[in-house]
Order: sequence, then C-alpha cells, then structure tokens
Amino acid sequence: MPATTPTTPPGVLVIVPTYNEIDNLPLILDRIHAAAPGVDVLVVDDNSPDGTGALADGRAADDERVHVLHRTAKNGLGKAYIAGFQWGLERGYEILVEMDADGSHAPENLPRILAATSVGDLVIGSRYVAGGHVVNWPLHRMVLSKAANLYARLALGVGLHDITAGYRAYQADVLRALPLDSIESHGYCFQVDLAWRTVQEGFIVIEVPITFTERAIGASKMSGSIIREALVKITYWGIKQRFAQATHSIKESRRNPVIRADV
Ligand SMILES: Nc1nc2c(ncn2[C@@H]2O[C@H](COP(=O)(O)OP(=O)(O)O)[C@@H](O)[C@H]2O)c(=O)[nH]1
Ligand SMILES: [Mg+2]
Repeated sequence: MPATTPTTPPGVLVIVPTYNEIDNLPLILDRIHAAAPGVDVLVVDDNSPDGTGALADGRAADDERVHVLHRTAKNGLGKAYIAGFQWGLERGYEILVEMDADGSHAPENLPRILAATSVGDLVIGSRYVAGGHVVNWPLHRMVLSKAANLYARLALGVGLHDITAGYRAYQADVLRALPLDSIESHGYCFQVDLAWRTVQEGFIVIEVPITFTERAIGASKMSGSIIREALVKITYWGIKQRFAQATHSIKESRRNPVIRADV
C-alpha cells in the first residue's frame, strides 16, 4: 500500500533506474526521503556488477518505503522505466516519477514537481525554460542536448523546450493510456518517445524549471548508439507525422473540394 503524508500527494512512486551506482544510491535515497518523506521509491537495477542491487535490497529491508526490482541484464533506461511503471501501476500508485540515481535530478525539486501534477498530466523538470539551469556539463554534452531538443522540436513540431529531460512526473492515467509493452526505445530517445506519445494522446504537459547538475560520482552510460537511436527514431517519427498530415489534407480536399465562385 503506497505511503502518504500531508505534504505530498498520495500514492507517489519515485522510480530510480540503476546500473553501477553503488556510491550514488545511498545518497539519492537519503535526499529523496529528506525532501519528500511520504513517497515510495522503486530502484530498478539491471544486475549491476558493482553490487548496487544488493545495496538496494539492504535499504529495502530497513525502510518499507524502498522497493527493488531486479532485472537480469543491462537492457537500457527505457526498458527499466517501463518495468518500473508496470510495477507501480499494478500496485495502484497515482503518480510515477522518473529520477536518475546520480544526483543530476535534485530530489529537493520533487515537492515543486509533484505540486505541478495538480495542473499537468505530465510534468517535466526542464533545463531549458526560464529559471532552468545546467551545472558542470562539458561543452559537448550541452551542445548535444540543445541540438537534440532543437531537432526534436523541428522534426516533431512539439512546443516543448526540454523533451529529452529525464526528471518527470506522470499521472498514472497517462501511462495507462500508452502501449507500454510495445515501446522499444532504449536510451534518452525513450524520453522523447513518451513525451511525444503523451502529447499525441491529448494530455496536458507542463515544464517546470530545474537545475540539472552533472554527476560527481561514477560514470555516465551515454553512448554513441544511444545518440544514433535518438537521431534515427526522431527523424522517422517526424517524417511519418508529416506524411500522415499530408495524406489527411489530400483526403479532406477530395471530400470538400474548394468551389470557386469566379469560374
Ligand atoms: N536499470 C538501468 N539503469 C540505467 C541503464 N543505463 C543507465 N541507467 C541509469 O539511468 C540513469 C541515467 O544514466 P546516466 O549514465 O547518468 O546518463 P546521463 O545522465 O545521460 O549521462 C542513472 O541512474 C543510471 O544508473 C540501464 O541500462 N539499466
Ligand atoms: Mg547522469
């Protein structure tokens, strides 16, 4: 049964995917529960060789708000989140939050993000709206992130400023409306995929400013294949969308031919 307190909405599950985050995990769990004591946390560990999963089990044994989902092998952020969403939906959580384990997504911003779920079906913690910041990112990561967001905006025609952001809160209804089993995106393309589907389903998406701070401990799992996946898929979705729009307008013009008065 989800834990509740008067200071946070009821039934909140914070999902934290981990792969080799043994030094970060205790810090993030402490910070989450200091900032929002009423939330439950689900650690989704992909059999981390460094023992993160066992550490998470220890924390779960000591704290009933902490849960662990063990997966057998590293299979990408997207699959870890989908497994976490399904775990949370099956147990009746009402708000499901995505948060990295490495401290980039400050748990201290969680109450503000949760408060915004009263007006948004999906609340994105955004680096690129007024008041949002990025701290300690090398130039190449900043350029990549800005370029990915610009490209996604142009290709998909979505007005979001930070569609690749991974700090988010979903209303359970949104996730129930999406075909979670058939979502194949693995890396940060997963974030674009879900936001895009959420917009297309007609849900309200809002962005609240956050400060994203690059990890101080451990290594990033970002890779060339993650970047290629995002580029290929966003291009494909954009072309598909333009094609669907063009087909729709051709059909409409056949159904409602323009009748000119001057001929
Ligand atoms: N379970 C799981 N977690 C992952 C995987 N890849 C990355 N993560 C976690 O996802 C979060 C973000 O990953 P990170 O490497 O920091 O990506 P970056 O912030 O884009 O550099 C961290 O908590 C990682 O431990 C994966 O394949 N499986
Ligand atoms: Mg990171």
